[in-house]
Amino acid sequence: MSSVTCTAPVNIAVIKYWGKRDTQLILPTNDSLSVTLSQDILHSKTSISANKGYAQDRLWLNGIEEDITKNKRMHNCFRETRALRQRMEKEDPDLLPLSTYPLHVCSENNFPTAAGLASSASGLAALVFTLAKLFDLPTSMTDLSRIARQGSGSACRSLFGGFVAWEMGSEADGSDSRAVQIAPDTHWPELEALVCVVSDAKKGTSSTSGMQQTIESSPLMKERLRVVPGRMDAMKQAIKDKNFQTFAELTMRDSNQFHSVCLDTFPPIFYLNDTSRGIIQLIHEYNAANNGVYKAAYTYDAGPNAVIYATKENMKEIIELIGHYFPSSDEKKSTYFTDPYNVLE
Ligand code: 2P0
Repeated sequence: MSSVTCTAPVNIAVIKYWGKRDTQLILPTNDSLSVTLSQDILHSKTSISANKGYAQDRLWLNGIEEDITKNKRMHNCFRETRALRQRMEKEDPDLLPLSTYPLHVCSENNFPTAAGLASSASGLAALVFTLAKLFDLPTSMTDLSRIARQGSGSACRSLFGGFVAWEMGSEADGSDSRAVQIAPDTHWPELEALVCVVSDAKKGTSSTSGMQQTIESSPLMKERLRVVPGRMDAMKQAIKDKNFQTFAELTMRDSNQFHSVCLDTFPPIFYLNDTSRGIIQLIHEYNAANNGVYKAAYTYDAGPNAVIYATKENMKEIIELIGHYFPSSDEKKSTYFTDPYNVLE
């Protein structure tokens, strides 16, 4: 039996992915860009064992076995990595025929699953990375990102640390739709992320179905697709220059536009709640009190939980501010993490 355990980090997009042009290959309608958070606190941990004595492939998620017979995305990742391993086994007959062994996968998140905290991103990235280690694949991270993309779009970005772009590509087979690192985690060490768990409830509308409802029904989405390419260029430049003013404004504007196209979807999709909107208002008032010079930027994914980016010098004050206006008796909901982003080990 061969067995490997790996962890993968969460990434939080500052230019959001929302919409697919190909739902089978998971090809997006726009480029996106994210910051990978430190895996010390938020991560998915995956153990995979291959054993010729196992009857079939099986998955346990947070300790509970899942039926994977219809889990096409997981099978995509198995198929692609097994094919690469099989090629190696053909070239070197001394290798164990791991590509033919059934697999047992145990994966756990140390944070709320499916609450809009990018659990599918870290989960599928951990799956693909662990498979690559188990099979001893010499495959580059960029090539692995193409496989992780077929598990869950945003997972391709969690294979890199630091600042990561998912280039949508233009090929029909998805061969140029992959993640690339814009800057490593060491590039901007002053930047930190604060994760505010507003609710750990499972979201009502999954990202996968929500984004296609948006594509089918939102006229505003056309405008979003027009502005994103310019935002991507400006965001890359802001990161290169460590320009927090531009980074913050683009991050907040892109989050707001993403939630606007959700509202413009028919029937509408609501991910933010009153607390989320209260935090948005608070951050704007906090910035306004600093003569409009941004000290903090919020962003929200497909859920009500806020991620606040700020530089280290202001983070303590921001934690106090949020704790003051949004006190909580539930320990889970008042857990704030300050994470400098980190590279995937
Ligand atoms: C993102 N989100 O860029 C955006 C922002 C949610 C809002 O990527 O269908 O779970 O598996 O490709 O990757 C969530 O989408 O969707 C997402 P699938 P995924 O982070």
